[in-house]
Amino acid sequence: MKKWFAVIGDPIAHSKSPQMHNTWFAELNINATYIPIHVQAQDLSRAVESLRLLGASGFNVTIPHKEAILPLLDELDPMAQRMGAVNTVVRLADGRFKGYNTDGVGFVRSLEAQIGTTHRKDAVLLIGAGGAARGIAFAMQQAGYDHITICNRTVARAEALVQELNMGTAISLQQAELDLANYNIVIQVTSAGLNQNFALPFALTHLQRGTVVADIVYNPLITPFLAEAKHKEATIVTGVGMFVHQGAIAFEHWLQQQPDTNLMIATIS
Ligand code: SKM
Repeated sequence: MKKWFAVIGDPIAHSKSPQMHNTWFAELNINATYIPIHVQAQDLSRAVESLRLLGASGFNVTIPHKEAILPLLDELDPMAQRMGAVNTVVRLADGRFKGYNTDGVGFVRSLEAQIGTTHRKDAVLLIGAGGAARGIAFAMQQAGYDHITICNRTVARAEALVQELNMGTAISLQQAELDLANYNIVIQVTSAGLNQNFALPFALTHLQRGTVVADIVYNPLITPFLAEAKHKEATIVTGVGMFVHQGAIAFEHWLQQQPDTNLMIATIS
């Protein structure tokens, strides 16, 4: 029987997940389809029940439901539980829904696909301490990065994340701007890059040539932050790799097959 998958969110029209997963189904000859479903916050619980009733084999969860969905699921992967956010749901053989988080690991895979795994002892600066930053911080810690500094407009939030990780240092944006030369990997994890008119979190005056600079936003592909970093001859990592890899890990959970990420990154970029 044909399987079906979905992505739920609000808004949802912009999502490239349907295009990505349907392309992979076709490439791998899988009899399945993937659709976008617009779900508003007040309807989340009924939407999850409907997905269950109508037999979805799995689905992705995007903004603003990644946290609110946790209590509506039957089981959580320990990492998703720790992150407090789910972006992938799998229907188990017995029909129960299990939640995973593939965003953080997707980021690490994307980063390492570009720079390799030899940088794990490098000094990492995370800019931001919200939901996405949490996912990335936990996944990087799990991958063996052990020199992580978190800076945030509200330093108390960065401190809270450092405490949860039980590792790292929290600093202010001003401090990060001054110390920028001390980091080998700088990751922009706020939504600032989404808006072309948004101010940079801070000036990149002290950024060293060759520093790895990543952004999690993929539309625009080159955010103002990455544009400035490129200008300073940094090695830039766009958000498209994270998007494709989080989708590929979800796909693996659903279908136990590995889709082609490189071709997809080239197609979406
Ligand atoms: O975490 C992902 C989610 O799985 C799908 C998505 C999308 O379709 O735009 C974006 C991210 O939130």
